[in-house]
Amino acid sequence: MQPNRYVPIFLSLGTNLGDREAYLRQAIDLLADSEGIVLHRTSSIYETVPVGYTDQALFLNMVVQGETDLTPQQLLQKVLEVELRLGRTREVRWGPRTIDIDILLYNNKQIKEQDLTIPHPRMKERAFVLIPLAELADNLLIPGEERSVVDLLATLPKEGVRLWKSPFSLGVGVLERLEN
Ligand code: GSY
Repeated sequence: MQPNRYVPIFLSLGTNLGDREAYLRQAIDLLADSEGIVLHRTSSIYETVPVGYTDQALFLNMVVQGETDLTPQQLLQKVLEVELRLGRTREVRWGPRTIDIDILLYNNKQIKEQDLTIPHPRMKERAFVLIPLAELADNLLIPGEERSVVDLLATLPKEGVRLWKSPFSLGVGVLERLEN
């Protein structure tokens, strides 16, 4: 059987509990250590006003770019494993979380399964996703949307999103694992 080829992926990370930066770092380390996932680049980290359920702490959000030879479902399982290892619980649907990892894009695929929709169904409404994504891939066309990340971003209010830290301040441990 042919091995799967590596395809580009973009993942969104969010956290608003405890030591938020540490959760981002640990999530990136665990993802980078996962078989079948290679991380290439991280966006800056943004501090963002909560969207949806608004009576909760500010989030840190960022996007990572990489490649995988996993299927979308296998990738979802890895992501869920990382969330579980970092203590993610799902008691309140839109509530506070140690880490939330969403698969934004998987190659140029459109997927609609019971537990997985790609492109992520709410990404185009979320400045906290599109602003860090635009840092990594501003002209990328969102499959099914046929509009680029910057075009989508132009339609959104952005005042709830402020730059918090540049990508290079994540730390040596993480950077050593990331390919340039
Ligand atoms: O879907 C991610 C979890 N989440 C977030 C988030 O990551 N950032 C902000 N600003 N608001 C959010 N609401 C939810 S739910």
